[in-house]
Amino acid sequence: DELRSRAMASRVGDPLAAAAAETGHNANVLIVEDRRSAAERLAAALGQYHCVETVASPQDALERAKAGDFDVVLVSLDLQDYDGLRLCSQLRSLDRTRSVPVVMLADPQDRARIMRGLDLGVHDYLVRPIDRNELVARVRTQVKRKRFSHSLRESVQASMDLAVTDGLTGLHNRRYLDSYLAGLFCEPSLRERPVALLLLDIDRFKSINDRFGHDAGDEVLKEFATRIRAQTRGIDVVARYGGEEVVVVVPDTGLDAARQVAERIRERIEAVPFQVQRGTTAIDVTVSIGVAARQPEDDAPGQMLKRADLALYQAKQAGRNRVVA
Ligand code: GH3
Ligand code: MG
Ligand code: MG
Ligand code: MG
Repeated sequence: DELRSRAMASRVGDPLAAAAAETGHNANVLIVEDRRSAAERLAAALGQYHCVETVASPQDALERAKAGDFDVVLVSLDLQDYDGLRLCSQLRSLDRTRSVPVVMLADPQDRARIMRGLDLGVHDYLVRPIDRNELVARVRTQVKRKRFSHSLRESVQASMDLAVTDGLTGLHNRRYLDSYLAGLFCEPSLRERPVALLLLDIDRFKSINDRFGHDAGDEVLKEFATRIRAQTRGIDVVARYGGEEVVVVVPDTGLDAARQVAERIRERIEAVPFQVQRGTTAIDVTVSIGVAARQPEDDAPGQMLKRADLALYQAKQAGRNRVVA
C-alpha cells in the first residue's frame, strides 16, 4: 500500500512542485559568460524568476554543472580563448550533465556554429542583442520541458516498480518471479550454474486470521517478509508466491546450503512471537519449508518448483514447523 500510495503521489505530484513546474519559475540557472557586463545583464533579467549563478571559465562551468543541480545552462559561444561550442558538446555528453538543457548565446555571424550546436543536441539558442523577454521565455520553456520529462520518468519508474512488486509485503510478485526463473533456464551462461529454491508456507495461517482478524493476518505477512529478507542475501530473489506462500531463489547454491538457509529462516520465525496491532498482540507463528535444487535434467523452472512443493507437502504432513529438502 505504501508503495502504491507513493507511486500515486508522484503521479499526482506535490501541488507546489507541480505549480512551479507549470510556470517554469524558481529554477537553478547557470550562466557561462566571461564578459562581465553581458553576464550581469543576463543575471539581472533571470534573477527575477530564478536562482542564478555566473561563471566565466569553461573549467568552472564543467565543475559547477557536474556538482550542481541546474535546470538550465546558458553558454556564450565566444568565450576568451575557448570555443563555447566545445563546452556545449561536453555538457551534452557527460553522464552527470546530459539531462540539463543547454542554451547557446550566439552572435549573428555564428550561424554555422549554431547549426552544429543543434546537431550536438543543444536545446536552444539566443542571438545577440538578446531581448530580455525572449531570454526569460526561452529559459522558462527549457525549465518546463526538463521538469516535465523528469516527472514523466519518475512516474514511469513507479509504474514499473508496481508491476513487479507485491503491494502488501513489498516483496517481488509472482510475475517477477516467473520471469526471473524463466531467465535462469534461458540464458546459456546461467543454465549451467547451481540454483536452489525455497517454498515457504505459514502454518495454520487460516486460524491466525480467524483468531486475530484479517488485518492482523496482513501484519503477520509483512513481518514474515521482513524476517525472510533479513536472512537472505542481496542476490537472492524473494517473492510472494501466493497468499501466505513465499518463494526464495538462492543462486549459486546447492541443496545442502539451501537447506541451511531454510533452517535459519524457520528458526527466526519460530524464535520470536510476531507483534501486531501496535504491539498489543503477540502471535506465535511457524513456517514449513520445502527446498529443491536444480537437477541437470531440468529444462524448465516448473520441475524444480514441483519438487519444492512436494517437499513442502511432506513438511506439513510430518507435523509442520520444519524443513524438508
Ligand atoms: P497450512 O498449515 O496447511 O498451510 O494451513 P493454512 O491455514 O495456512 O492453509 P490454507 O492454505 O488453507 O490457508 C491460507 C489462508 O491464507 C487462507 C487465506 O484466507 C489466507 N490469506 C491469503 N492471502 C491473505 C492475505 O493477503 N491476507 C490475509 N490476512 N490472509 C490471507
Ligand atoms: Mg498456503
Ligand atoms: Mg495450505
Ligand atoms: Mg499455510
